[in-house]
Amino acid sequence: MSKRISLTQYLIEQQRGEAQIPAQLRLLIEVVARACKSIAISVNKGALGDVLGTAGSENVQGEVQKKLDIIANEVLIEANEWGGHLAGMASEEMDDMHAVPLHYPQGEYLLLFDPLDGSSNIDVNVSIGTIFSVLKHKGGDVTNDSFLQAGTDQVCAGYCVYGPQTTLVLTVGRGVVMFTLDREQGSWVMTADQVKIPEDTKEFAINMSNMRHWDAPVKRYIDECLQGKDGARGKDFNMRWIASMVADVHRILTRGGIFMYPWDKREPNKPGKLRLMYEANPMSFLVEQAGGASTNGLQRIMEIQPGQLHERVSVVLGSKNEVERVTAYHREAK
Ligand code: AHM
Ligand code: MG
Repeated sequence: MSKRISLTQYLIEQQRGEAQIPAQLRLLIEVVARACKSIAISVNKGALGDVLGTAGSENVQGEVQKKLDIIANEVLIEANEWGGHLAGMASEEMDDMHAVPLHYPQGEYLLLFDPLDGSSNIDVNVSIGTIFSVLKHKGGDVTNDSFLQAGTDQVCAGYCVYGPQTTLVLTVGRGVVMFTLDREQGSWVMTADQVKIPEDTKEFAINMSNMRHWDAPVKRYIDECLQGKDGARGKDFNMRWIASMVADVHRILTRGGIFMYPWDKREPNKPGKLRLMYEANPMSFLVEQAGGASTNGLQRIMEIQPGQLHERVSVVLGSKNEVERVTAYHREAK
């Protein structure tokens, strides 16, 4: 890439060009990016900023909240509620949706986020991130039900990974672009355009410690990968598991691979661990826009009609041919 383009320039070009993204959406993305910059500063301070450790509370899913989960949630709400671009927000860390206070102008969009993904990695200085998804408010009073739209209705999705570099990854439905935070200038600079996930891969990501709890099709797929080049797949596979979905998906967008967090027998009545609205849908939108695929083992994730805000889902995403293989194994087992 010869000439560096800033996030602002990219968005203005999207507004003017074929995508014609509305001004409110451009503002929304700029505000989310600014909030991510502020979260990145807190993440970097670590122990010096008294941001590590638990906050002594639990979220709606019964998970212990870390201080940074709460800080990131507040930063995103405060940054977004006054700009006039939003009708409401929903977060993995809040029981119910957050309406824009009435003294601020109401906008057209709904913003959903996992403010701090990979919480178990905060205290050990491993990459974490923020994931977000944008829907259009379809009218009427804003309630939890307003957010229950399928992933195919998303108008924008992205994440920011706080790692060795701070990188913002974005789609407005016209491919995937990446911006790296230039800390000296304080600006987001485009560092990858037209991101493409290779269709084939020799790298899988799954928490192997859950193997004994998996369903047969997942076990079959991983067993075959582990057989190496003399086995069913005829090639050696490598494994990675960072336990931050943002970091695992970022690797897949960068060099390919398959990521799985499938349903397992530990919690037979839940469809999976990851959240449909805050994690699976935005990541699926990005992955599909980069030429990859994303299913729950049987169905395209973005076509699932959500029944509740904090719905969970089984996730298989990444390099297209591998995702299709895992999905075919599930369908055969039906
Ligand atoms: P979080 O949003 O509470 O951090 O949980 C989601 C994370 C994902 O980022 C990651 O893929 C997964 O949980 C790791 O789970 P596990 O610790 O079971 O391997
Ligand atoms: Mg998460």
